[in-house]
Amino acid sequence: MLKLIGAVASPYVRKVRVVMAEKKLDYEFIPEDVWSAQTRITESNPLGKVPCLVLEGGEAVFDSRVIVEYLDALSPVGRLIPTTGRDRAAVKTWEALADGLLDATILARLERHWPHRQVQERSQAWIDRQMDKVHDSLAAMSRGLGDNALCSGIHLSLSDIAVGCALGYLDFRFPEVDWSTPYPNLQRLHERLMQRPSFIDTRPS
Ligand code: GSF
Repeated sequence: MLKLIGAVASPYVRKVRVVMAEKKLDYEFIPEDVWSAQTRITESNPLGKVPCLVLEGGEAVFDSRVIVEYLDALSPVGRLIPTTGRDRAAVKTWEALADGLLDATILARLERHWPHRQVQERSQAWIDRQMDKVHDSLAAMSRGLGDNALCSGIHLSLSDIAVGCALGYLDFRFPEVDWSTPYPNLQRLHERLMQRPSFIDTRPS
């Protein structure tokens, strides 16, 4: 059986879990705290990060973008990434935008909260730079979604899943970032996604 090494609070892990659920794929979830001194994550992923998928033969697959692409090709159920061309590039760009927003939030959060960084080593300018990326990405997502029900075409795609995980992470870790008032279309999308069992069952905690 596929094994997914991860943490329930991680938005990149959530993206993979939502894809697993939408594709109706079975897997064993192996919780891992990558920040603990006892972590053994580097035995699977030398980058020390989750998610990491371990295949039946023991091969490790990372990062989340590679994992979801692999999973989407595993089963024809509910195709989430177009196989070729412009549509494929568009979905992958939505994913890059959502993941990039998350990368910026995580850099900002580590700058503030990583316990090994002394208070005097923290840079507010760096945090501001990352948070500007978050706000610019939200604006771009809202523009890209416009009046459409979903980000790419008329079926659920990886675009929606990646955006939904990014918005859910903001609510979880950055409640002070109010994205729903300025961007009601993103709010509508998020509410719509939160009706799906795949999103309900993977809500960060
Ligand atoms: C990012 C994974 C990541 O940063 C992906 O899989 O898409 N581009 C990668 N994971 C974090 C956990 S989290 O903040 O969601 C991680 O494992 N960080 C540990 C570290 O040492 O940076």
